[in-house]
Amino acid sequence: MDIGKEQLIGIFDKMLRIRAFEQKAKELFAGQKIPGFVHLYAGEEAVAAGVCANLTVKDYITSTHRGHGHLIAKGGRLNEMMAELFGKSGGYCKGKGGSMHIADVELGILGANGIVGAGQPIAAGAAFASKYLKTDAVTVCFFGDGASNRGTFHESLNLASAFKLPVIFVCENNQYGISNHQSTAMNILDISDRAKSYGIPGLTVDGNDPLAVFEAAKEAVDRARKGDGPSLLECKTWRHHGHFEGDSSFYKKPEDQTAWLSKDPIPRFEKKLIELGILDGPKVAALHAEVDKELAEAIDFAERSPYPAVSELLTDVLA
Ligand SMILES: Cc1ncc(C[n+]2csc(CCOP(=O)(O)OP(=O)(O)O)c2C)c(N)n1
Ligand SMILES: [Mg+2]
Repeated sequence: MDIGKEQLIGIFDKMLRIRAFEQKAKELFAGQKIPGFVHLYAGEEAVAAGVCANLTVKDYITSTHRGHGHLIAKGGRLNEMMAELFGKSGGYCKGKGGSMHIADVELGILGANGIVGAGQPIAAGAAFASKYLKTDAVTVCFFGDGASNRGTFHESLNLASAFKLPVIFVCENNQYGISNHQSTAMNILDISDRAKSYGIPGLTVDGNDPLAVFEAAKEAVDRARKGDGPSLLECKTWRHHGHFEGDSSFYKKPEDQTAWLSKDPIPRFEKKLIELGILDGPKVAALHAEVDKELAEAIDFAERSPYPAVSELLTDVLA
């Protein structure tokens, strides 16, 4: 595979960072430090990390309500992310957006989004702009299995295909839209089959294997950059926690949860990197220590940041 040692460690590091961020977000939400909703990405790290390892800062992503992993994988800063979750003025949206509205346009992060499926037309628009302006940027659109049933999905894939836009639609199929299993919402098993309707490549991969994701995404990114148009990449995965924090996941079968936890992407990838001689125990521990340090700093930054002033209530909220 066309991937270097540093890039492999980089993907692993991003996955650790996402998992640690989500674990802290879980604890802080339970401790009432974080208001509003949080939808945790734990379990799905290989998708964001494997895909974004193919992107540069000039490329774009659109994210979802479950967006922390995408933002971290694209280089989002932990301090501003954590402060935004806290609703503090040091956050990405000065504390007024929260978890589902984090964006960093300079890093190509066009935004998390609380509207399911809303990222798809935004991604098609960003890709249209890149084509029109003749830059070589590509756009990656992350969305869920549930979002693949929305009209926005079908319109966006059709338009992207008709206009040969440089966009990669990445479906994170964690099998559930809130409590609804995929089988109750569609009559197909592989969402990548839908690519055929639009005359574009569609591929399904193991979304808990960052190398499978990386390789498939690389092909789609290369294709988009060359001007050959969009692709649909489906990554089968599993969210470890509830739909949102507070959801008991009563609708998941315990045996499914156990089976998927045994396919946790992080220990699996760690084992592989150790077998390849790329990492060893002390190196893994050093990566964990660095992530823990950065997260402690981010939490401290969020704690110390003030809430937005009441006089700022209407600033930046209307255009
Ligand atoms: C247009 C719209 N309809 C419904 C909702 C409520 N809602 C929030 S998340 C969600 C499920 C999304 O499922 P999926 O796309 O599979 O993403 P996942 O949560 O599994 O990551 C729904 C229905 C919404 N936010 N927006
Ligand atoms: Mg889902």
